[in-house]
Amino acid sequence: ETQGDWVAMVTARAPTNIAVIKYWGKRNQKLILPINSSISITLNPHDLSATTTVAVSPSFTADRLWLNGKEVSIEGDRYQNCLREIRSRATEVTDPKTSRIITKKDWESLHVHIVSKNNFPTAAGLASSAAGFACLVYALAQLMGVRERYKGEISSIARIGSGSACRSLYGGFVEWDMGKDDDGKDSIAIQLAEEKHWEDLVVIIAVVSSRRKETSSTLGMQDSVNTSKLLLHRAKEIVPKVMVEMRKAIKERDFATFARICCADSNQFHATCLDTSPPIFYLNDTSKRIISMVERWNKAEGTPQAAYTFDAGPNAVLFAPDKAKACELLSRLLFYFPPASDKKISSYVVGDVDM
Ligand code: 2P0
Repeated sequence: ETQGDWVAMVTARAPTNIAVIKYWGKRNQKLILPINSSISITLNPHDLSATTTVAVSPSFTADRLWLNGKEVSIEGDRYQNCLREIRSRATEVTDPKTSRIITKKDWESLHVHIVSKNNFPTAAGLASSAAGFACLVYALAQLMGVRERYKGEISSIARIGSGSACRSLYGGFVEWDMGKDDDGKDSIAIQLAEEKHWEDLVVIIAVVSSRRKETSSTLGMQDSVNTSKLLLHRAKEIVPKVMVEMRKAIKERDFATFARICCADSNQFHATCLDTSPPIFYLNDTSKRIISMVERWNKAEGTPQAAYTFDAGPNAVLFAPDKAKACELLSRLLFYFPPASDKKISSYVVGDVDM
């Protein structure tokens, strides 16, 4: 055996997450520290997830990255920051396959190859950076023997890759605590309730458009922070109160309250987008018709039957309290938006809240 012909590798999978209290705006761009806390639901990895293999070998001469089969640059700050933070915490590892010992010193010179794949189209406008960075950071941490010195430390490293990625480190219901410190140590993800806590809850994703969004989240939220007075009011006065109510609704599996807060927060987030200069439009006519459909149904029944939320794009994420209601919701969607005759919705993804 020559020096160069061994490889150690780790493969991990991380699902994407859907925010029900939205993150929008940073107080620190470089460390990705948010102006408000947020809450999300981590999807089942079978539905929408990233799978990443990270490998090291003395024969690798540079850090390299392949996304969905294509090599892309790893030079960007976000990748570099994550790599640096993980490397600085690397410990001595015994490779389980070969029993080879990789010392702390070895990690300083070993280059890493990263291969990552999404099980959903990246261009679908569905959060791909969240699953991607969560998976990358988790896999690297496993490979390099990084152990958390405090709970949430690894989520804080995923956060510097992409804010929403920190929430994908945990399953179930997750809060991203904005934290108080300037260094970001306390801006971490915390699991509010585990995967099995609310098993009846069903998530339906209606893919309204698979086009890439026109305004990236990173640039959009920067404009919002600089120009929207509504955004600051939301972050300081509204979100802290709504967080308390949402935590309680999740804890008690109170669908009516969950649905009211979830829809209101989505609408408020899109209102702050409209309040941005220049205004940002993420919802399209189909998105608005979906909102109206759910609102009319909920009003007719007198209590929420379903909830909706929209991120930085026109695709709808819908929630139903159980399978029966989810079936009813799907049949309503198919009635108003028949996929075959009317390409307004290209597909439906139905999933559980799980890991
Ligand atoms: C969220 N979004 O809470 C919100 C709701 C979009 C709308 O997090 O700049 O990709 O990498 O921190 O995390 C999208 O923003 O932005 C996002 P960066 P990210 O899920």
